[in-house]
Amino acid sequence: MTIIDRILCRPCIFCVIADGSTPTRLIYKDDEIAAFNDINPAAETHILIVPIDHVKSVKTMTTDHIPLLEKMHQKGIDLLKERGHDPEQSRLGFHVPPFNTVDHLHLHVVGGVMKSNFRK
Ligand code: DGP
Repeated sequence: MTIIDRILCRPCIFCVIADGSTPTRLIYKDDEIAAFNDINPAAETHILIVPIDHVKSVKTMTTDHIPLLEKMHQKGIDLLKERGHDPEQSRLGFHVPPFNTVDHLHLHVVGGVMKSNFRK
């Protein structure tokens, strides 16, 4: 959550999406994680995987989060394979603060043709 969200008591957008309370279609959800398409895809496949519980960023994680991270990573690989992408040729990663825009941990899962190469 940004400081503006906090001042205005606006909920974290990824908490709300993961809750299933928005029109954003959830590609996957269980008790711990949810996955949905990025609103501004960088490539043919651009999925975000988030923890259901609010974790602010990679900077606030502890060793207790390692199983969660492994699960998010494995789900990313599974979703890439389901879409016919080679995980070795794809990108799975986090933007580290201050180089992120949403303060709810999210794994970018990016595969296939990059947007810059999309045909018009
Ligand atoms: P970053 O914080 O820079 O790691 O990227 C945040 C990503 O989240 C960015 O690629 C756009 C995406 N995003 C932001 N708001 C929404 C939203 O409301 N819905 C969806 N589906 N994606 C969003």
